[in-house]
Amino acid sequence: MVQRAWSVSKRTPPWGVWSSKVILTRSSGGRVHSAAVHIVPDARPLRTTAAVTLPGAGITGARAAFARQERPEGDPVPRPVRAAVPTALVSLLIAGCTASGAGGAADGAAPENAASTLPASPHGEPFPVTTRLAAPWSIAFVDGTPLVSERDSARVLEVADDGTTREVGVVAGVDGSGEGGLLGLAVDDRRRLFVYSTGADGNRIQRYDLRGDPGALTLGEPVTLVDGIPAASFHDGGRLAFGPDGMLYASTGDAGVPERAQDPDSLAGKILRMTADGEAPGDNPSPGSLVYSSGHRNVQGLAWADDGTLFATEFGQNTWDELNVVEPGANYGWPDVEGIAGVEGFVDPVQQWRPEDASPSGLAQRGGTLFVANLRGEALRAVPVDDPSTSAVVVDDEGRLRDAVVAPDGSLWVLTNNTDGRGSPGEDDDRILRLEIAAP
Ligand SMILES: [Ca+2]
Repeated sequence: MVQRAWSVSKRTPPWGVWSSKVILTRSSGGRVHSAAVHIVPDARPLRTTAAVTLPGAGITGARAAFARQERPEGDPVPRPVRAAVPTALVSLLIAGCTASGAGGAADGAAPENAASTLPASPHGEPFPVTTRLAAPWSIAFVDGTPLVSERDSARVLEVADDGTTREVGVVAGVDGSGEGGLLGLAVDDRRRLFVYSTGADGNRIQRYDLRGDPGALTLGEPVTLVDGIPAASFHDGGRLAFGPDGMLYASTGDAGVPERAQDPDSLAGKILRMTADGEAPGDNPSPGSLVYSSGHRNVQGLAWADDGTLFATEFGQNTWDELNVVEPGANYGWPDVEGIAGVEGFVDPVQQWRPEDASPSGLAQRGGTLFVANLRGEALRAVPVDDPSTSAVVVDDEGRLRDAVVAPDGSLWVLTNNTDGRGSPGEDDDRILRLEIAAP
């Protein structure tokens, strides 16, 4: 018995052999993924029909998702096609419900916002900009050209319009193990590349001139701005970002010694703020110190709201991951407290998650929505800036996610993290995924 029929449209993948699946949305906000319903040959326009038996009712929407199945060796990865794109139609016939009652993904999960309540939200499916990266960590743009770091190879790559990658340079002296290596990238308005990496004497922040044109970019000689940041196999922080004040911010981890986070003389377990020369600005909380905030365990996400508010994501130990609003000179509690504790002298997070649901790394903001890339939770979570104690999962089927960055065209680029030994890599991992954002 056909209970209800849906039609959903989807941009046709440019070429290749793709699988499709159907993602059904529940009225409660949860999502149900059907099994793969078709292997789609290279044919357009594309039309496929599937019948799916659903547990329970309350289905309010359906959309199609495509995943590339194979890529002939040497073929470039297609870039997003913006115009004159044939439309794929997937007609889904929902067959009669089973008697098993409600079930599915939303059961037992913490209440989450519906994505429709977000000020800005993704629409369409994530599109693979490039594939087959090895343990990538960070994305940055120089004059519109995307750069990506690879943690273990210490390579900085540029990504061409056709999705192919090219080595810009290798950061010398990277001596990381575990979570160390080549981590964060940032670019200033003078075309200089800032990199955070693990060297023989700890984590350091270095600056390179970027030379040449896109397609032939190279690195100049490194200038070390900060070194001796405590490093370890775990908790190395590593995110770099320029704030709206033009200063460079860096997140560090406790490097396995939690007490360092409370030590004002240690650069570990902190958010640092510096000039492009690595100097402490005169308006930092403590004169001559790079320390901007303390009491952090391992921060890997930094993003600013349009009003200049700094948000940071932080990995908890066993209990709570955190989203914090970062104020200069404030203490965020680690290791004395974790999560929302209500202890005087420590600033509580504005939101907390269980590490198995989150483990938040990269953070980006566009149009009043924060986007959180989660590793263990394997999800892109969206948080309204104006209501930061709530969130909605907007992507949950791409594996572990390391970074989220707003591209110059306003789209959101998300970096997967399935090849560093902790994930379950697909053939194309790791990937940069591009998401269109509908923003006010
Ligand atoms: Ca805290």
